[in-house]
Amino acid sequence: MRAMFTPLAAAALTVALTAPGVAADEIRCGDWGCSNDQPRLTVPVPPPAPEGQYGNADFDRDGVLNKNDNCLLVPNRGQRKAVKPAGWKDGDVHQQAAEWKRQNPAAPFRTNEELGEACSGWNGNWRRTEMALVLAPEETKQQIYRFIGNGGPMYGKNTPVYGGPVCTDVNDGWVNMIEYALRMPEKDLPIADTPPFDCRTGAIARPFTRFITWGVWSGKRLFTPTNAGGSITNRFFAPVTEDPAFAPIIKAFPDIFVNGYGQTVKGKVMRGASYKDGREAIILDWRQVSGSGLGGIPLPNLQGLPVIDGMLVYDECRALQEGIWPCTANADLVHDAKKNYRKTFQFGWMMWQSNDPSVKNWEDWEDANPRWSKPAAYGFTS
Ligand SMILES: [Ca+2]
Ligand SMILES: [Ca+2]
Repeated sequence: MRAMFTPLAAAALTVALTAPGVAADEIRCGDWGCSNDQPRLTVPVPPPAPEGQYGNADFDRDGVLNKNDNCLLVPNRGQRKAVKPAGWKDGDVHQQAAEWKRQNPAAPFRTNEELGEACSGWNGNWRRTEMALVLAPEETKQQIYRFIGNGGPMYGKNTPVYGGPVCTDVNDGWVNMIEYALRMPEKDLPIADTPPFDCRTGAIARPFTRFITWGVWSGKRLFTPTNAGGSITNRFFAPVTEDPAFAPIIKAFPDIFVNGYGQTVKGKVMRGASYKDGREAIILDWRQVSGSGLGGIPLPNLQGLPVIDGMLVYDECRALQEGIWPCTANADLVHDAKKNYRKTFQFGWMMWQSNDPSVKNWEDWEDANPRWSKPAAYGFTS
């Protein structure tokens, strides 16, 4: 169901989004609209793009058009089908995925049964698809997201979903966003897409991304409900049970790492319309976070900051295939809502997956597969 905005109601009510003592289900309104609807960013949702966009392109250059390719981002000219291993036990995501596909047979989204071997969650080669999403040029990432179209199935009941942050265009994302936040002219620095800063393969950008993955995202998990949406749990920073290296830090700052977690907050997950192309997306709504950690600072939703009045982290996702969801990571920065002095930035991507939540397994795979950690393996060239 497509969300409808209520801008008049939003303008009439200015209840602080993070005010304590407000019931979770109470409708509250503020700079990003009212809480019974998807967050209203500074950029409007465009009219829905036509279906089939990029269907006749060939992202991985394996000679099979996107609309027919059973492994969209991994070159597999032979299109060999996956063989389900004996004794394989499907997780609850599979049931949701199969049901969603039954209801949306024409969607580009594919379940494990429909995928080629290189893509299947059964044999571990799904990591190549995940890596392709990371390594794809920015323009291709945008096109992949638009190609997927329909939001696809949600994450799955009680399924831990893990992913890594991936930067987007350095200037359009971080540099311009910081300049805007500081009320400076948005001036591009001569760094974007030059080799050390390239978001895919840069000698600086990739280790930085990996450090962030280890230091911040290694504890990040989404625990999600059903295809209908609902409450979603998000964690920041690693718990000691997943990475013992964090033990001394956690011990030193018990007020920040409550119960061993840096932050555990609940937000909402819903279906809505994409700010990219107006078609369906899975919306992660962090306006009314509740939870613990970091001294109560609601990381995805900050108001009353020294330099800007407010910032909302906004994510929207689409399921590429069973177990894999590329999501945009955006920030809506508000200097002065009344004067409409505000702007939306996409500062990165998040490639969520539910096939294997271990960050260590992911990094081991990367180390063991250097060939598959290069854009050329997926047909991507600069
Ligand atoms: Ca292809
Ligand atoms: Ca392919």
